[in-house]
Amino acid sequence: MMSNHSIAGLALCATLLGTGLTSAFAADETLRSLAEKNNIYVGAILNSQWFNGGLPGNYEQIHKTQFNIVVAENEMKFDATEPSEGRFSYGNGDKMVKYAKANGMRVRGHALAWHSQVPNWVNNYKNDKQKLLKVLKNHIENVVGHWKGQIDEWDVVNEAISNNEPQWRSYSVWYQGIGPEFIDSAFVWTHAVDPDAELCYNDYNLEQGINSKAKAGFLLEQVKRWVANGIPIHCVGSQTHVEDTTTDKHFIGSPDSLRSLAKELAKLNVKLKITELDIGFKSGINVSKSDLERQGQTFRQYLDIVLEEPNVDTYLIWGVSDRWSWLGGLNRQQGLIYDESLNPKPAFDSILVRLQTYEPPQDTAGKDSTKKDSTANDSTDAIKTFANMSSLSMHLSDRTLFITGATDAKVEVFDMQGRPVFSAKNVKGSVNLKVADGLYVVRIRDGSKSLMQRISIK
Ligand code: 9MR
Repeated sequence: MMSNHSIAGLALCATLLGTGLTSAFAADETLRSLAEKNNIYVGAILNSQWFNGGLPGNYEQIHKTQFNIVVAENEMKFDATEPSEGRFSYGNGDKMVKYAKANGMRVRGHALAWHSQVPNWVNNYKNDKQKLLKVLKNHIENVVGHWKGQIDEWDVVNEAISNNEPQWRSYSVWYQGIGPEFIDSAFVWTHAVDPDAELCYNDYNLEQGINSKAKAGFLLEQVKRWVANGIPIHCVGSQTHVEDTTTDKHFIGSPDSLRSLAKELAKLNVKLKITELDIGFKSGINVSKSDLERQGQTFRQYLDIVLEEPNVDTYLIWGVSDRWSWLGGLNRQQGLIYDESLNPKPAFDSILVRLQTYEPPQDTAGKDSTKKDSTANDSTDAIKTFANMSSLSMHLSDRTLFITGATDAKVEVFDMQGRPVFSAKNVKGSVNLKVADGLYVVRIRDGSKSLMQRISIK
């Protein structure tokens, strides 16, 4: 396996365009470049260790190369921003906002009103409704005010619904002290301070159906009420912390269920965002290559919702590498798209290839037709030559792929859903692609050089 992440490299590639007369140079494709072509946001948290310089340099390099939206794992939560009453601490949050601006990323703020990570001093007021209202309002006004115009969207309320019975979570200081109206108030206060920010309600287990017994069903009723009452809510964040389907015996969530929620929210003119995705395996089991490939397909199915549903624009993963992940605490493992050594996993490839191959239906032309890639259809010719600036090039004749500029290449072929269907190592001159007729994506990696392109085998 290659040690560095060549897709993220700076190699440039040239593509012969549709007529065969024009050639154009474009930066090598990354999740980020392809997300931008599809007019969506693909991101990952900045792990807490990043804030004190505790991560290797290639972590940040990967992060800024691959992602165009960011959120802090812990650094904008209540206990981080107001550790003692009326004394605010913005240093880490400022560091992230600066990083995001320097790298042209969208910023999520997470989270204003949540039952967890609330400092102890707040609990001193748990029986004083008027005081608690003042505490929450003051917190929101200061924190949202501090980053006004710099944070594009806020999780205003996080995890206010109970896990089991569809009802409000009872053990929240805000719920106990104020009542459910803390939610309505939090949205109104946030909007008053930063009217341009998108405001979300964020929660987990929303991929488990929208019937009245499921969390999402309960939430949907609340969103209807909020919208009817003019509460400024613009989005629902689906955290989407899910477990691999084969190890979760009680698995009841699915991408289809989440898609149904998106469609219902669209009727209310409210967006859905995937805000904390991870797809873990049970701790302790051996995870095989095919498990990782299946995991990649689940990542791809959730991505399809973002690509295909007009009111879904964000695909944010709760971590970069399995080495720095909260999942152990949930008795899960390996839920992210880079392994412990920061090498991309099959899930990374599935996402990359799906972003590469997605074409919006003709009648809708995607989320923003002006941003679509004009070269999107140029790969359907049977024989085509591609070259990149680092002198790697490929030429396809029937099923034989001729490669120039490679000394020891790895050739991988993916179907249009990002499933690996063929691979060969140590390729020098040419390789016979053992695949059926159809459309594919070929990726060639040779040292730090890489080239990825669509092919059609007829
Ligand atoms: O990843 C976060 C972890 O470092 C914290 O210890 C934990 C404390 O509650 O919060 C984790 O992030 C959570 C997020 O803020 C809200 N949704 C669930 C996330 C994973 O637990």
